[in-house]
Amino acid sequence: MELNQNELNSIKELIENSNKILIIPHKSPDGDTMGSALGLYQLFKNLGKEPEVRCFDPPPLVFSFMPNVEQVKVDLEDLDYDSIFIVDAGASHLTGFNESYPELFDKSLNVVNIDHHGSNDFFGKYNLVVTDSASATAIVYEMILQLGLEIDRHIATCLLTGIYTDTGSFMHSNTTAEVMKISARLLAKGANLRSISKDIFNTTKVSTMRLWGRVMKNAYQTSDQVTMSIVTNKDFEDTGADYSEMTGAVDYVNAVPSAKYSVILTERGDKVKGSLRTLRDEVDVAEIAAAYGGGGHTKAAGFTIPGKLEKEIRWKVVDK
Ligand SMILES: [Mn+2]
Repeated sequence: MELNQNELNSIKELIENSNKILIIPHKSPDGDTMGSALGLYQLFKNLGKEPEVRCFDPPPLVFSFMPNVEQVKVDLEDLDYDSIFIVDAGASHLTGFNESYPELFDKSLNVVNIDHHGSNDFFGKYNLVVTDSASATAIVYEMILQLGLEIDRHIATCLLTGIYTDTGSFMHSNTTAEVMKISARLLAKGANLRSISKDIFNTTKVSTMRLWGRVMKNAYQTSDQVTMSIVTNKDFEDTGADYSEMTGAVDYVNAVPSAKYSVILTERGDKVKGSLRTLRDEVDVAEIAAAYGGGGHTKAAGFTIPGKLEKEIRWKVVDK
């Protein structure tokens, strides 16, 4: 992986001169942003520094196996830090802190932006943005390697978690030879793959099963080969599931072999969230999401628009 050497040299100097370091994952944290944040947390701890991870939302319970996850604090009290690392955030608003702390994004502070989304606008004073990286943790891995710093088993577990989740357990098309190479090295460093796969992919709450039941019951295919499903506010109420339990459902729906792409529309209060996936090389779902003000990757993207879901019924006359 190619990292910008100027940026890397600046970041090296910044780390050396920093003691209090703030790390910010994106809101509604996933495995990649938590893995990047907690991997950096352990790295800075090992270097004798005082890191803190502060996130807009609490980490979901599935990440309980991750080292130091109990150290993650919710909300932000001030910006009194020597440097600030923002990880896996494709845009400033995804941190959740853009309105309360706009100075995070005006380049007046020592903000390091580590990300792999095509939508990233280089909001940091320093930017390690590699859009063809499978995960943000893979960039963190490369950064640590090129800075000549040590990866212990805790860091290895965190970084492998990001790769594992952002490649859909090595099943998505971003699973390249480089991804496998980095993963092998992280395993050699003692990464706990057993916990990652068991806790994230083989642990399902009853509420999640019931919610996914609704997703599958509501699934249909449109005449132009799009697999769709919907989840309403009532589905969340009835099943007792929360929004984070939708994670992975769209990948499941995307399994229909003839589908061009898949969409799940989810009511979240007075907004509707769309999640898109495709397995087709010629389909760019980020482009489709952008038409609704969203974004993401070519094979996985999403959007949020105000509104509610309403059922549309069509009737037609057929020969008997
Ligand atoms: Mn990511």
